[in-house]
Amino acid sequence: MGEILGLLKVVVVQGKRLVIRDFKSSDPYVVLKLGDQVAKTKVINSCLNPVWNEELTFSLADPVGVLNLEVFDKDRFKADDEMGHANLNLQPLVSAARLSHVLRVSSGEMTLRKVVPDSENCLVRESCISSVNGEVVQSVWLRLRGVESGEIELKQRDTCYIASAGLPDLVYSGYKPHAYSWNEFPPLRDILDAVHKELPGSIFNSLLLNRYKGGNDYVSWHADDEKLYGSTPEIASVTFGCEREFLLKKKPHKSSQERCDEKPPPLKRFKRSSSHSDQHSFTLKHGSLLVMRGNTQRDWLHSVPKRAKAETTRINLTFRRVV
Ligand SMILES: O=C(O)CCC(=O)C(=O)O
Ligand SMILES: [Mn+2]
Repeated sequence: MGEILGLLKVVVVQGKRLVIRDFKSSDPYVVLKLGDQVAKTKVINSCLNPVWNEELTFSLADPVGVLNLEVFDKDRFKADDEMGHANLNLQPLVSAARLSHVLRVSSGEMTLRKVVPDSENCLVRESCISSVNGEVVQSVWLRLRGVESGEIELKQRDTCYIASAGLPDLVYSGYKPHAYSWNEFPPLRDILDAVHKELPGSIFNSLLLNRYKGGNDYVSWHADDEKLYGSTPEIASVTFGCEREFLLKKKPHKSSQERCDEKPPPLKRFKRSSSHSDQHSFTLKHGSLLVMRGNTQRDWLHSVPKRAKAETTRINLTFRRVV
């Protein structure tokens, strides 16, 4: 379906009882891999119980894979020694994030799901996936494999979803969420009001917030065509901070309803900065409002690609209507 799953932030918190690889200790660092994305922590010298507290960012695309973790001992004059490895299935976190998307989870703390240790996974103990102030977080202790001892603590979070009160009750994976009020987020409520004023007749009742910390953060090709947004989703996208390029391209398979001479979808208030017949590029500046509506999600994919020059943070709010 080409669904966007957002960004995954993984904090490598600490390690415990790591193995000795040098004379009396080790100089450990952690490598995380998700598909072809690789990120590393810094090296902590001479320490078997290191505290990294480092946040590493990955993009999550469908199908979500398995996060692979490896610990190494940094050596100067020879290849780094292995200190164990582990993996973590990301599906439970992603399902919980989807769940929170359709909930009106905005404040407070709520356990969405529990994952228990079994022979397949590396969990040391039960791990809770919770919504904390609108963010989906999971904390896990992973037992390192291939070594006599060692555990690593990770904390992961997905991007933030907020949705409004007043939607009909939803049951998702057997779970019936409590509806929180938008009024707990006055600045977001104000932005929603401003968007409604700009777009008379449109009604949005949920919000996905994406933070791009720099040019390496991106959103891959997708359409926001989930059923919960109805057959012609309307999405109002507001940008703050660093300007970024927004791309639209035709879906590979044309819908039968579509006419061959169909023009690109109407995008309010945007000058196209470039266009090939089936792909269009727009620059989303600070304060801009972009609207996708009609058959845009049915017929087109969109993305925010990596850009080396985008050095500062961009916050993007996409207001949507769950029907
Ligand atoms: O950041 C953007 O401009 C787009 C984000 C997006 O497509 C999404 O969250 O579905
Ligand atoms: Mn999107």
